[in-house]
Amino acid sequence: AVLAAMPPFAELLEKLALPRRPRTAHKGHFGHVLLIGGNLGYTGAIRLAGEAALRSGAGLVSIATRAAHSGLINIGRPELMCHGVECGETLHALLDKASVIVIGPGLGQDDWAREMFGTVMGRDKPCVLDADALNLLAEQPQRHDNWVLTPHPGEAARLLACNTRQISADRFAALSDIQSQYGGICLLKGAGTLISNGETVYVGTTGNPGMASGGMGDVLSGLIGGLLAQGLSLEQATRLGVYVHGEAADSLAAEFGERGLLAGDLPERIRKLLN
Ligand code: NPW
Ligand code: AMP
Ligand code: MG
Repeated sequence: AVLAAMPPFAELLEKLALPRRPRTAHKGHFGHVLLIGGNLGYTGAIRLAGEAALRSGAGLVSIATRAAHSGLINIGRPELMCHGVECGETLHALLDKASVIVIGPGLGQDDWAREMFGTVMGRDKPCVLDADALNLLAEQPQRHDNWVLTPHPGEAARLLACNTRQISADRFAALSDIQSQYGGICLLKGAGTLISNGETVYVGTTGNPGMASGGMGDVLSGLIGGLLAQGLSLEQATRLGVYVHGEAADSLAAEFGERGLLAGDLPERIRKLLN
């Protein structure tokens, strides 16, 4: 594989830029992201992904979650449309209206999670698979080219049926194995996130140890989903998303320090950077 350093931020933004908003733009021009997850104990994960999708500029953002959680997840963020979905049939109706799917943040691995996952896998929409969706994919391996896979080393180990130490011993080989086995655009998170399209590997140069706190990855999957909804390709959305995610964390760390950085601090900063 060819190894490519990420270009400087300004150049990357220019190359992967989101188009200027036409004066007559309306929300229908910027896509509809449907995020699926937020099972018991993990409602925050899907909320964070939803906030990131909104702040990235997506036109509409919906969440499909457990029926018991539908009234909780958008408290204080009424721009999120929240649906309690307990069966695949109901999910199909929401999938019909969405342009991009993000599945996994806080999804869990119970029967509900499996039904949601199986329903999404039966469709051919561009999607971002994160967190538990990757754990379920590891159990039922399949290949697609219309998705972005966003494992951290623990999830990568499950995808390759090995352990985290083996992933960390050769991150480039691990990413290449995941991409060739599962297809699409794959990344491997961590200090120096790697991105592969099957031919070229990009190395992320942004991000800092302040990001070692819960929910950071959930923000990344929502951000990539929001960029896809606005018309970027899978590769463009992933490269720009990884860069901006880390840059947002770097600028917050420069201002306030690394310790105590929260995933929920990122979306507003992401907005500023994207604009
Ligand atoms: P070890 O211990 O080193 O072998 P899991 P999760 C490894 C939701 N969340 N470098 C490490 O393995 C998610 O969306 C909800 C090396 C670690 O022990 C999921 O649905 C939140 N190793 C669910 O929780 C906020 C690394 O992976 C193991 C590594 C479970 O997701 C939190 C942990 O991974 C969370 O996002 C690295 N850089 N990074 C909420 N507020 O609702 C990870 N590992 O077992 O897949 O658990 O990532 O917490
Ligand atoms: P997750 O484990 O899914 O919540 O994802 C964690 C996110 O934070 C990923 O985007 C990682 O690349 C990023 N991250 C965590 N720790 C670091 C670090 N030490 N340096 C740079 N990025 C990090
Ligand atoms: Mg995660």
